[in-house]
Amino acid sequence: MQHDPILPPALNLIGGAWRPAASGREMAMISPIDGQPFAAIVDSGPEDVDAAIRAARLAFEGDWGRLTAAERGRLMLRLALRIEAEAEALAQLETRDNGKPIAQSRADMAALARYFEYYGGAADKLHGEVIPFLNGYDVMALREPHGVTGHIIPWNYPVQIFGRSVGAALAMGNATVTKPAEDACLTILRIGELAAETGFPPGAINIVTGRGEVAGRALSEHPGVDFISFTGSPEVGQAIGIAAARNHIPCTLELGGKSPQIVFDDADLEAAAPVIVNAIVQNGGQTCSAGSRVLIQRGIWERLTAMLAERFGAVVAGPAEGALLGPLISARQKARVERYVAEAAAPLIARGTIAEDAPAAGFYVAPALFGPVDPESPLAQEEIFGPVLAAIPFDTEAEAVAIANGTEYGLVAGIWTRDGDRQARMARAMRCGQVFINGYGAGGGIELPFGGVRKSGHGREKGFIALHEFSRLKTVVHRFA
Ligand code: TXE
Repeated sequence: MQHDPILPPALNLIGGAWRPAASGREMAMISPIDGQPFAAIVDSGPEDVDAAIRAARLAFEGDWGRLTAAERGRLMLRLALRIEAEAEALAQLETRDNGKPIAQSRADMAALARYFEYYGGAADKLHGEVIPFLNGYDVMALREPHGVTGHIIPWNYPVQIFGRSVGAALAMGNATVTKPAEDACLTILRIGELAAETGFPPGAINIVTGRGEVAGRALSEHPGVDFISFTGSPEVGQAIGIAAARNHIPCTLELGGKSPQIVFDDADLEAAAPVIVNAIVQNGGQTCSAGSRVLIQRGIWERLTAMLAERFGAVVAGPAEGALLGPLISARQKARVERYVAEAAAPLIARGTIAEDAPAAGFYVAPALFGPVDPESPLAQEEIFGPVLAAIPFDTEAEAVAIANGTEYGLVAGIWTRDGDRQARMARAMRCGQVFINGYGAGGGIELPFGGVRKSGHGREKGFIALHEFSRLKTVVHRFA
């Protein structure tokens, strides 16, 4: 394959140097836009992951670990500015790699820069405590980094998830090893290049590409890692949790969801309808917090489903610059989503279309709205990770709560009602990590603690609170005469 100069070379970033796999192996990247190979990446083995972890340890015990919190923060702020300056080129690379519409890639780069700005600014703001104790004692709770943190990142929002987890880890002084997804990792490699140019000491940011079951597994099982941040499927998340338990280390697991938007009959439907459609169509529905179920109170069922149907029917999936819906990430994801659509045991209310200029070998899927959907059926229970929305009718508030909480997941919920008491009751009744009232999603959500319960995972990333996850307390008891 000829090397295209806009693409990063097929190498790992280990200890500040760009290196091929010890085995020399590479793997092809397939473009979601036309299904063709367009780049290569390193197919890392356990020995490459081991080298990256050793490099991180050296950095942690050396130049990176010696920096003050303010110095770390300043480097991160410089990287944020560099990302902003290169944002358009980075966005073009991301769309090439991931297939997502360019507007989404631009939003992702803005969020990435903001993560480094936010966590860079926070690096010297989270400090320990002095705790009142017995006379003759000073007690301090010191806040310390874990050491070497591992970051296993999916393909749906590669740079946002890199920003939120690696950003928080660096702010707290950890040295990081990232294993991005094999389906989309080129932009993360470029960020590694920019970080090196910005002056990050070698080994603070290491990036090893390759397959999940080889490189990802090696990272999650390695005894040299002190903390793991994982975003991906519940099945792999469980394996990561078990590996972390074996090594007696903490982890955060963000594993997706089946998030409901609940619309009561007093809601502002004009405001709700476009938000509900966007929350499942954005990024092809390949969003952990996608609003993949809409619960509609019976009295407004006809009106709201008609409003949603009109909008769904108008969505065109295609490669055009202004398209709301691009291709899905892979042939596998496309087949998975099409299978759910084909096997749906509910009436199809509306389906969008695929643009005529969309390459036939690209991974495009037309969005679909089904309803009424049985709340116990696969369409209403399983994370499809595509632009497929299940509409479910309900009568009472209690019934809405039971349906909303009636899946194994619990990540996000949206409540649409003008009744203030009901807003407060519903927010408390939702068994999940984040609730939106009369809205859904807000900006990149950088400042908002984010994470799930049960099958959606545990731990919180984003926001200031994530700095607690990426650091630990040490109690120092000083007795004096
Ligand atoms: O995820 P995987 P996949 C959900 C979504 C999607 C499904 C499958 O429902 O349809 O998962 O997606 C690495 N040890 N989400 O198969 O396999 C892998 O290389 C260590 C929700 O792509 O979990 C990649 O870097 N690592 C979600 C990352 O894990 C392993 C985002 C995620 O891949 C590994 C993505 C192993 N044994 C998918 N196997 C969200 N929460 O937003 C794979 N990996």
